[in-house]
Amino acid sequence: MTRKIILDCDPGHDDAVAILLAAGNPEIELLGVTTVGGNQTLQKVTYNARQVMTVAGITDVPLHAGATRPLVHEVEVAGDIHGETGMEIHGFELPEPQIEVADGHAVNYIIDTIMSEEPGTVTLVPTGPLTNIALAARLEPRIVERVREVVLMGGGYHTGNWSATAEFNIKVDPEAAHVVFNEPWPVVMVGLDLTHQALATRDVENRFRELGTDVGDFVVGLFGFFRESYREAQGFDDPPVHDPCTVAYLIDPSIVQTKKMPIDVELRGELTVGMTVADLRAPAPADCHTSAAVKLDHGRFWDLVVDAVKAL
Ligand code: PIR
Ligand code: CA
Repeated sequence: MTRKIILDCDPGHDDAVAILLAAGNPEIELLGVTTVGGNQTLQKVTYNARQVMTVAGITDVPLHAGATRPLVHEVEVAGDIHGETGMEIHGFELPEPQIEVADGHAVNYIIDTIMSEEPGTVTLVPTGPLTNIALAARLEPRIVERVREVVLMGGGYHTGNWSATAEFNIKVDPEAAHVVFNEPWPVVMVGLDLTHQALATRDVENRFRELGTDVGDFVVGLFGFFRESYREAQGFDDPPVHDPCTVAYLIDPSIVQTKKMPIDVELRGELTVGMTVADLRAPAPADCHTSAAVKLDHGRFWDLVVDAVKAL
């Protein structure tokens, strides 16, 4: 049985890789791609999504644009990591997008898709701020029990990257994250604890170079810029490629180990706004609907991504 997903993203170097993995892996049925303002403005990340889909030849998947700004906070973008365009790249010429943006707001698309597919079959995969997902849950509360699960990149239980305690996707729209973590649907938090293990080492980069394909060269170009900005902004030797870890978990949960734990989002802390507060005390209560990703199988994760890119 393939897994039907909607990928809600803000490309973004690692969002781009998540799109490639979802489109290129046979276990995943990519129903649609939606965009949200995050790494850059909505306009820029939507343009980037069109470019990614064009490079990868993804012509049969609808693309819808969503929220331009967080629910309460002002817009805050990650230009230091993703560049002025949101997806700056080294040594690869990005094409003029051939993919058009479909009519209708992403939030309506998400609701209509979940309500028209069989209950329990659609998985939401947010890899940007959670604005669209929170708006969808408020506009049509019945989606909460129809969704199979929400597998999101965001948060973390031991470190932040946008403050000492908060991760970017949660920090820029904490109110939306609060909605998503507090609805009773199953939520899997693929946070920094996990994604900082998904490093694009030089060896990994070479595997994409050796493919000798356009899409492979595109990934090498993404990693080139990402490596440099991650070194300058956060002192990493190799960049962590966060977002495709969500898709990898859905393809093969043995690659991404998870642990059940209550998780909530801090909205009013002095030093902790946007922190995902996880209760690590065992055992988790019986009604616990949240879990966190803890350990990545690095080799098998990259095998999946290489195979998907090869297949595109
Ligand atoms: C990555 C991101 C934002 C800021 C930094 N410093 C690094 C983006 C990625 O696209 C990912 O979804 C998430 N937000 C990681 O924080
Ligand atoms: Ca992202």
